[in-house]
Amino acid sequence: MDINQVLLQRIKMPLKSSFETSFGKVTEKDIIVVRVFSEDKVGIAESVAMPFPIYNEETTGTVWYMLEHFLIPQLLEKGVKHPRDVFDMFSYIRRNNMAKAALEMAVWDLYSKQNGLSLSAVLGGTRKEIEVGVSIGIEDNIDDLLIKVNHFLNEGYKKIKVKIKPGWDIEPLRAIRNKFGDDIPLMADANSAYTLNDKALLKELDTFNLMMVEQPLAHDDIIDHAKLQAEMKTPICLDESIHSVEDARKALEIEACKIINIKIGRVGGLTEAKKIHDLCEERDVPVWCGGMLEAGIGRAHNIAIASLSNFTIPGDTSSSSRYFNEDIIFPEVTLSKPGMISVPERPGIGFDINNELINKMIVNDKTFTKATMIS
Ligand code: OSB
Ligand code: MG
Repeated sequence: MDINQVLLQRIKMPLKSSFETSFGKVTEKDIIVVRVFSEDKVGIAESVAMPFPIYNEETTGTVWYMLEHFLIPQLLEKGVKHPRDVFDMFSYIRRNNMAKAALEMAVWDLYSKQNGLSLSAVLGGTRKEIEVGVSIGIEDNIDDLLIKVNHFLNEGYKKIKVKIKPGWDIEPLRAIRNKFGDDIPLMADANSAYTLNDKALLKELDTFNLMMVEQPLAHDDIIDHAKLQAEMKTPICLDESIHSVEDARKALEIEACKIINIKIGRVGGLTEAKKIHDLCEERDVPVWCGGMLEAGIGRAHNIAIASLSNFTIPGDTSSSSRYFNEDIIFPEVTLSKPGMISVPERPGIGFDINNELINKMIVNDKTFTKATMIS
């Protein structure tokens, strides 16, 4: 593929409003824009790690470190023939999946552009439009939550996901059901806030006709999730516990979940994301594409993977305006019709880059070339 240069730009983007989960609050997006250059084309991606190691062990800082010291030197020295080689090339390095994914996704975009195909087409996507939902953080009070739910339902989102934690679970869900009825597509995401000691409360969730409950138990558990799933009617969806297709296989084998949330960053890139998709498809397990409050470049990659056939549940990829006053891509991600986003057909991720905006928000940047790597 002839990759001769990589550019990293760390940028900080203001969020329209803070986003709170059971593990903490985010007030701005701290991302690394990664570009890989060949003779005449550029591939692009963004890192999805949070600024603090509270969702997983990575941070924006560790992603930069891994890229600078291990991943970029490898890629520039060894080169690849196909983007699927990148995952294998990095497999001797333990974890750091979000760092690996940031570079691998840029290589996939470059490959698509070199071949004049959309990223969706290169990945084997079949959908022209994807169904999307929205994720709502923990709010200050029930009234604020209901206002948000109402707003996003009016925009047509096909899945309302609300964050829950002990003390903010039964009451908000009941309030939503009371106000909007039993039929709106509703789910809850606990981000690992409970243990099996909370079984009685978790079983009470069965009364709310939820599409699923996401990651109720520990971030590194599948055993207790299997125990809980055996006693709950509501399908369990795993997020934090699944880092690889092997994790997915084991979770499905012991029936720890009935649905998997696929996040490209969490699993180390598009190659592994597609493998998890394929495994789940074979086993009739639906998947959907999760989110990490991505800016536009990350959203574009999510749209491409979500165009694969077994993404049968609306994902968390909302419009750019859900989180940002201004996004780093042209055009911004918008709903093509209520609850739908069209999959771009242009080569690569199919969006242009708003470099002027990126340049205004840069806190650090660095260029790597073959020559600088060898010295
Ligand atoms: O658990 O899905 C999650 C955001 C940051 C970290 C973890 C999660 C989330 C979200 C937001 O739920 C999804 C989005 O809108 O991008
Ligand atoms: Mg989640």
